[in-house]
Amino acid sequence: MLLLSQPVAESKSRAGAPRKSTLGMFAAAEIPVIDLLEAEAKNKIVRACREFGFFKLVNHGVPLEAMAARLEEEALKFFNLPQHEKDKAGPPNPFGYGNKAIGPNGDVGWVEYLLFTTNPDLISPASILPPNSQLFRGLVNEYVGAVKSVTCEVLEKMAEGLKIGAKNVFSRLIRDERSDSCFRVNHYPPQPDDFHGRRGMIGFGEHTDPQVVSVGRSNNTTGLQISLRDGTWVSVPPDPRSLFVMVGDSLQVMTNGRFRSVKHRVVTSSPKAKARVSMIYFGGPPLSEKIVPLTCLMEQGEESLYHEFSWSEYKKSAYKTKLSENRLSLFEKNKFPTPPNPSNNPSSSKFLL
Ligand SMILES: O=C(O)CCC(=O)C(=O)O
Repeated sequence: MLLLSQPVAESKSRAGAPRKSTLGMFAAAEIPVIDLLEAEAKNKIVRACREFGFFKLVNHGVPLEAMAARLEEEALKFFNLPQHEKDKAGPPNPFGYGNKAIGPNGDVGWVEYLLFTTNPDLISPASILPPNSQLFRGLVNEYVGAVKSVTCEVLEKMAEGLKIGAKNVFSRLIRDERSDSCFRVNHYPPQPDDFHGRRGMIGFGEHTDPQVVSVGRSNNTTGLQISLRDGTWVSVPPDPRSLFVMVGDSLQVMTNGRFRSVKHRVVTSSPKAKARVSMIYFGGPPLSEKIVPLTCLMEQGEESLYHEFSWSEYKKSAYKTKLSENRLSLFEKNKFPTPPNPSNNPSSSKFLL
């Protein structure tokens, strides 16, 4: 089945004029690269989060070749099973195997995925995964543990770069044992033969992540694109030894818009490309956490750009929206003078990215 097969190699600038997207060529020069061991890392991280909401992280200390490559191998064993076997681990309700359908609002992509909670007390698809589920679960735990730790380090550098005294102001949210974080392994199978000749197909439609921060890694296959401030889409060259850090909506709110939640998507564009496998850790706050701008960041007289909401309210609201919608706009004071009523929303937060 071909999904959203509209060519996506062209994007529109904010002014609406068609603009050639900067696929690949300029990406390496445009995308910030942060060396975590560098003394200036904290300031560079802040600059990258303000301008792009995105950066590539090197010297992060996670042994990706060993850890992620083994996890990827196990994941591929699962994704290569017959469809009826994989379906036994689905639907992702809220965690488990999903195929093409992303969320409950009709979004589809050329992707299949496994969605895990990182809370060991909750049921996870690994418990029902066919062969080697113990091994799989072990590898997920090991990988998530390592990525969570480097994510906290990055969040602490962000706080330092913003000159916030309490450097755990962001990292405490995901270190908290009630942190509502999750982990996703995506598999974008090779394109079907009849796809030949088209320029781009959506693997995962454009969206921002609602959590605080997302940290991803992929194999050596292209596909990830981010949207720049002017609306141009830029391809992110894959690098299996690096991590990619994305600012989420919650962090945008906590910084009162200083940091930018980055819009991103995955486009499968080369008919001969091998399958793309990506794994993303989504660092989320506890459900009851109020997501509000940090007072220590606010200048005198500065007001919050957003109505106050808890993470649980935001999840419920986001659950109702399509992937590409600006979920945060409902909470923006300048767009909606009165806060949305979260009780109108379904109580379930299943399927939320
Ligand atoms: O595959 C990727 O690199 C990104 C996927 C993504 O944006 C997501 O799973 O939310």
